[in-house]
Amino acid sequence: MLRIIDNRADALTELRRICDRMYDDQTTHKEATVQQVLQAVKRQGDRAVLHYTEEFDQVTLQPQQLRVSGSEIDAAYQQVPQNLLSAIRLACRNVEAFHKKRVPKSWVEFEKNDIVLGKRYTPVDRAGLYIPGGRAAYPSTVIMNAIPARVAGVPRIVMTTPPGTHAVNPAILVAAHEAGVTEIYRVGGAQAIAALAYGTETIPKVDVISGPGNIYVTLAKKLVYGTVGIDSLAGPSEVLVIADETANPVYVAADLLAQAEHDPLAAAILITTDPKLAKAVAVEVERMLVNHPRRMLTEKAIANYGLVVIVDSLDVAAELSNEFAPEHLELEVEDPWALMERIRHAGAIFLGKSTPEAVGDYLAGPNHTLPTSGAARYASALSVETFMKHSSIIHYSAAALNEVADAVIDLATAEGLPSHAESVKLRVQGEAKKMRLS
Ligand code: HSO
Ligand code: ZN
Repeated sequence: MLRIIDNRADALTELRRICDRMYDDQTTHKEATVQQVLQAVKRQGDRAVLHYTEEFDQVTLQPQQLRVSGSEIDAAYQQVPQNLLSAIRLACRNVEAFHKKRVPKSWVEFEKNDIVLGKRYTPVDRAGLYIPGGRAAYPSTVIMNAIPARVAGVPRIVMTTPPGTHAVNPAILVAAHEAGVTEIYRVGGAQAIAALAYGTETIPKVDVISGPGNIYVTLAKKLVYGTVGIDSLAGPSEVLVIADETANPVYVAADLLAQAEHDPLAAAILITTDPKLAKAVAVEVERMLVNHPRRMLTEKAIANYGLVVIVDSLDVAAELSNEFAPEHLELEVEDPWALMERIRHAGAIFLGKSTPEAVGDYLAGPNHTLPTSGAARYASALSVETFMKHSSIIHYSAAALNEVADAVIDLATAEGLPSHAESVKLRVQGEAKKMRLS
């Protein structure tokens, strides 16, 4: 079922088709629905949020039930087994340690002539995290979004997650508490993004929204961008494995399925120099699918967006991978460090046979929120900077201003902006006058 291609032109066509899978012919229609939801929440606040929760999630709530209470969080701790709690805590520690390594630091530099220039970093006041429900309700996603916000120093970290028909998944609540989320609201979909972007009577307006979601959530994030900041437009997850004859086909097959099992739209691609490995991996994937607990959706992903490409050299493999710019790239080759030199675009690179993507998904430390659908060409993983911004710092002494005054005045005159010129002239003349008087 896993298709095998061995010519470059077909491979490129297929890779492009897979890369573009996020938007379909229904997208415009969906965008119109999302637009309606956004407008309603903007105008009617909680009332619209509750209305859409009833319509889309089939859950009826009162406004006071929107916020998850402290006692629900306490109860969640009772339901989460000790080993899972320990794993959540290990993940939090590793993710925190990694993100602390590169907290952007404010800086100022003293230039000659009493000029001071610099950048001052500050966190946003409020971060909004969207955590999907249903089959994509992952505690690890809570950790990967909340920890960078906490490390950035964001004082209010607001989380929303769909209500579902039952209580919120206890592991999600525990992960949120461990990772520093300050408040949680039971709301999902475009209505959650609208509430975070515009604020309602109950849900606070935030400055940045991060976190993955389905196509409605993603379209909503795209539409509210500008009113708030967003982390990125996350598409369905993808992995690209480059393997040579030294790779273990069982490991490669398992890693392809680890991606495919996320979503029927997930993509799992192998590029290999070894035709025998290609065959072996395809056979192994079939075998592993037989008793797979998520067989239906995993099989769909493999059938639609699974692909094996046979190439002549690792150079060609790297070139095709750069064309695709994968979210996750695994290098299961004899010398992964040498091959990495040829990689230009990838959200995260996993080197060597003992580094399955899953270790990075959960607890290695780097963020698992990564650019998808070719965005690795220009974007990077979610980071502390997602929740920070910087102010430029500029100070000139009178002498320093004097030195550049003519240039500023000339530029302002050329732009036809006399008050700009005047604001400098006045100061320079004022200083000259003061000097004459003294
Ligand atoms: N592979 C997903 C993240 C994830 N995996 C969460 C398991 N849980 C996108 O990077
Ligand atoms: Zn994963």
